[in-house]
Amino acid sequence: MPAHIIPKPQQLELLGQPAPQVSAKDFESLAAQLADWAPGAALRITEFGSKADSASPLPHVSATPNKDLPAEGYALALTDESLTLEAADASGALYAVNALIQALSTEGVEQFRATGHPEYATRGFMLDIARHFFGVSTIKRTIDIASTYNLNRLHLHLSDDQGWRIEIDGLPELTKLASTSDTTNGDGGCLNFDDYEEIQQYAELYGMTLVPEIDLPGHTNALLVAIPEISPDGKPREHYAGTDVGFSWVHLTSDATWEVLDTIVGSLSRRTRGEYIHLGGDEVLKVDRAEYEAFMTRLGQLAAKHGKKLTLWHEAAGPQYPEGTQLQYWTKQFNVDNLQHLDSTPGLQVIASPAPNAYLDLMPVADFPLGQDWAGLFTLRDSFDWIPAEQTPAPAELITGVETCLWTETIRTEDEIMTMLLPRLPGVASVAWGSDRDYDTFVSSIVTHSKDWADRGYNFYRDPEVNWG
Ligand code: TNX
Repeated sequence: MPAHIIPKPQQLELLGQPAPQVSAKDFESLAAQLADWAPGAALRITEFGSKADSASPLPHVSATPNKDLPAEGYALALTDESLTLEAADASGALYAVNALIQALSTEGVEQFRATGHPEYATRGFMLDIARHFFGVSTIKRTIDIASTYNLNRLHLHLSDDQGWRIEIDGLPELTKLASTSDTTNGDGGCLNFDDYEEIQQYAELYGMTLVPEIDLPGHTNALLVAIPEISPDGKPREHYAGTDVGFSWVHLTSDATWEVLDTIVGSLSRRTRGEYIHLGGDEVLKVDRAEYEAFMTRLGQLAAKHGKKLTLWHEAAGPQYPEGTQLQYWTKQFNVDNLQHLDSTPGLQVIASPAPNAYLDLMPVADFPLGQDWAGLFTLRDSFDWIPAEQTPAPAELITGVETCLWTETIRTEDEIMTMLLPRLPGVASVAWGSDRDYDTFVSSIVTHSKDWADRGYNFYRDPEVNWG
């Protein structure tokens, strides 16, 4: 049997002979050799190894850093005589461990040699905790899944019309007044500083950088509920529990607005270790374009003042932004022309999140009980079989990342999150990694992995196109 590894490594050589049994002692040895330079990998292999039996150890087990490998890359070999793991860095080691665990979970697996490295430097998963709130334990479980499929960015959508979900230094009214509702008249919730730090540490352990998003200047009804002084007309706002978009925005130029934004961006920047923060920019439908661009330009300066680089939704393309700004492309329905001319910002990057191929909230079949269908349906094949440069109307050489997004207007529980993530997140993760597009092999790997999902109690969508065995 070939090893059912997702994302499939660029080279996977099968050696024809059955793989040897790897014993509890071998896993211990691997973990000990990983502990000081790849702690997440060590933990993950320890968890897996604790279920192994005490067969006799292999003659040779090694785990070593190898700086000659490409960033986040790994080389892994399991033969009669030895288990060897080499990796460029801690992330590469984690991905080697993911590959090893997946290979050893494949019944009757052969001896093999695998080498892999990511095609895209940024491989993201976005979770919307604004439309419905999800707390630390659920977010950690999504990190478990995303990091198992070698994603390295956790983008949290922390604010929207329906709720504000993150504590901010100096603005207690935000969480007190604007976090208590959601899209279906539930109680909402928010992350306090400790929660945020706990998520950030857990993400880092498993190779993921946290990118917080405050959506501006639109998608801001909840912000205005808490701080009506910065609404365009100065009038108070009510909690909003619908799913319309484009109806809210902050006063674009007032001193009050920029003082509040300075406080928010400052607080979040200080508490975020990654170099990027996301400041939105999407679906601002009723604001004059020149005023919007002036606002977005000023946001870029604000992020730079607080020492962060910016990620923005692609509608913001046009003005000049600080070096290294990322534009996240999500739909051909809005303002794509500016994406063809991006030379005004040096070092500008594009993250590909095209709907439907990266949109986990879209339905896998018509009339699915969860999700939306505004960009069509999103099947398992759609998640796996696409090319970022073809689906993204921007110069191919600027695309440095692929991110898959789960919006939660219709998603209320952790089980529902899992149903939308599995099995399609592994499909997008394969594209981000640059695996070959051998769909049949991918599907048989998915079937193998689904046994582990079931063991862990993850709900997943039993796509009728797949023979689940
Ligand atoms: C568009 S994606 C949005 C979100 C919605 C999503 C639903 C993006 C930048 N904006 O506000 O939740 O569609 O699929």
